[in-house]
Amino acid sequence: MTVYAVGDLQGCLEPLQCLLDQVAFDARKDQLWLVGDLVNRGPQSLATLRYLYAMRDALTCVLGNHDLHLLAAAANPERLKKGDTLREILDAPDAPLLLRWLRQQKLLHYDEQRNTALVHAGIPPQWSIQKAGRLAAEVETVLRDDNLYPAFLEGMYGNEPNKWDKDLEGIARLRTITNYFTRMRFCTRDGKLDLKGKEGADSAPPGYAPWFSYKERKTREQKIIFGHWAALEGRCDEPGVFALDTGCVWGNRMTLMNIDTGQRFGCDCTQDGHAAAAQKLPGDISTAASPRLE
Ligand SMILES: [Mn+2]
Repeated sequence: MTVYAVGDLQGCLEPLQCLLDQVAFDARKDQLWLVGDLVNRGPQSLATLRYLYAMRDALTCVLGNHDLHLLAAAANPERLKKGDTLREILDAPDAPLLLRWLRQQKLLHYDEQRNTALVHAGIPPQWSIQKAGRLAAEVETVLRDDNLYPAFLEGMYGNEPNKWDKDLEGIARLRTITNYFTRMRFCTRDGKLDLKGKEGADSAPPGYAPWFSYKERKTREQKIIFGHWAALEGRCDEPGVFALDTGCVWGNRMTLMNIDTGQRFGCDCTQDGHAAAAQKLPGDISTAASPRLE
């Protein structure tokens, strides 16, 4: 069995299939981790969801901001924005099945044996992996609850509060947790969020830096695999932190990584999110140098 992780799909099904072909992925044996943002903006959101649902037993998936937005738009179609390409999902006869599956997915996955975490945006410097797991579970529990999830999806939008406080309660608490796991790029040393900047790692506002860059970060002993930040172009100098969003939907590339060896595979994408050409990329040195954990 081989475990792979893939960057943001955003409805780009062909590049995903191109990558799985490249590694001869076998859903009966191998496992695929997804960093979230499975849908939206790309050409085939519905087909992507159906494809994933059919191989769901081989998947470990965390939710991204676009996945949560899809769930919110399904509960309240007025949430649809210009530029969203989610309507085809809402109108599909199998939407209830697909969305119910999506709603069962996590915000954070932690593989204890590999000491490796999977998350869409990141884990703020002030949270240990244990604390992050407990807080992610608070949101996951609400999302899975048929009675509680609609109010969460209505109330999750917004940038405030911009900093974690253990005394936060109710929807403000859930929104803050969700923003860290699904939208964060830059924060301060003590975890205050800036949710506006989307450019590269060197474009932080004064006092802010990429969430993974702080020496005090409490998850420095864990490996962390994340997506969401296309402007990093898959580069992250922090040892043990792996950026997999390489901007497929923007006409760049989709990236797949063998999580035990760090070997990366790419599929170049056309401007409209289809597959252009496959390529084998150099492995990530920081993982390749670590002992393989069986
Ligand atoms: Mn995202």
